[in-house]
Amino acid sequence: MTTITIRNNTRLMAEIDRIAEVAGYLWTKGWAERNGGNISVNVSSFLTDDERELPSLCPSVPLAEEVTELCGHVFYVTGTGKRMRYVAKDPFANGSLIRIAADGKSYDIIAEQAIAPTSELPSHLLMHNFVRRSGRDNRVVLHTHPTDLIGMTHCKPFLNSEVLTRTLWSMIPECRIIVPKGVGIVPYEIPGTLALAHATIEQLAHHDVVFWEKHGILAVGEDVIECFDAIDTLSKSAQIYFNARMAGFEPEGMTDEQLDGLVEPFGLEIYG
Ligand code: 2HA
Ligand code: ZN
Repeated sequence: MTTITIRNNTRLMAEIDRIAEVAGYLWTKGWAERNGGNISVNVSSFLTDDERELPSLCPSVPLAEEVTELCGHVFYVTGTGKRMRYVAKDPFANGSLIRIAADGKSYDIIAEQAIAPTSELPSHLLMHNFVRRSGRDNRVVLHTHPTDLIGMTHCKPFLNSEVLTRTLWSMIPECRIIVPKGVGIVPYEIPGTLALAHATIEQLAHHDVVFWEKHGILAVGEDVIECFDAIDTLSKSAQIYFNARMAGFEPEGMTDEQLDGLVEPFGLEIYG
């Protein structure tokens, strides 16, 4: 009998390294106090058939809502209560690989250690389920607590997707180019709840980045680095906005004409 050692899979480990790299960025950016934030990445395509069949390390865990688009899929998920600064150093001591059951109703932890997944796992899985059902190849769900972007959600006029998108887009051209679908907003909900997940899914129909009022950001994407980059670019825009306000002036922002002038050269789709 041969023993499978997941660390011998160089393609998987390259992806785990990228997740660890982003976890480190979240910490150094100041977006991940204590155990703030969580990451889940669909790594099924990096695994061999044998690796996908790895035995369970502990009893199956039932899911409150089934995820039929994810049957048999394997995810790397950061662990509950784990800190991003430690995920960066040792992703398999602070997260694990889980496999969704064939009926989509439960999951098993299959590698590398029996680390229980984030409290936000049920909502991450519903989001993965939703984006797969919509035919999008978004393997990543990333949740984090960027100080400046959360700060904006404490201001009532910004709790409007069009207003917030327009304000952030208009600070630098890159923002519209990198976040072409703009941002969605979910009014305050208790963290970790399915109510928060369902409200987020409604926003994911139109956006890849969603603001959770007075809590944080949730982004979906094809790639963990790109997911980080989108949030980082929005954060840059928020910093420009706040710096201008602190210097005592309302930033002018790019004009509609300047923003619309990006659409053709950068092949941007129009949303909204
Ligand atoms: O993982 O950020 O929203 C801790 C959180 C919950
Ligand atoms: Zn959070």
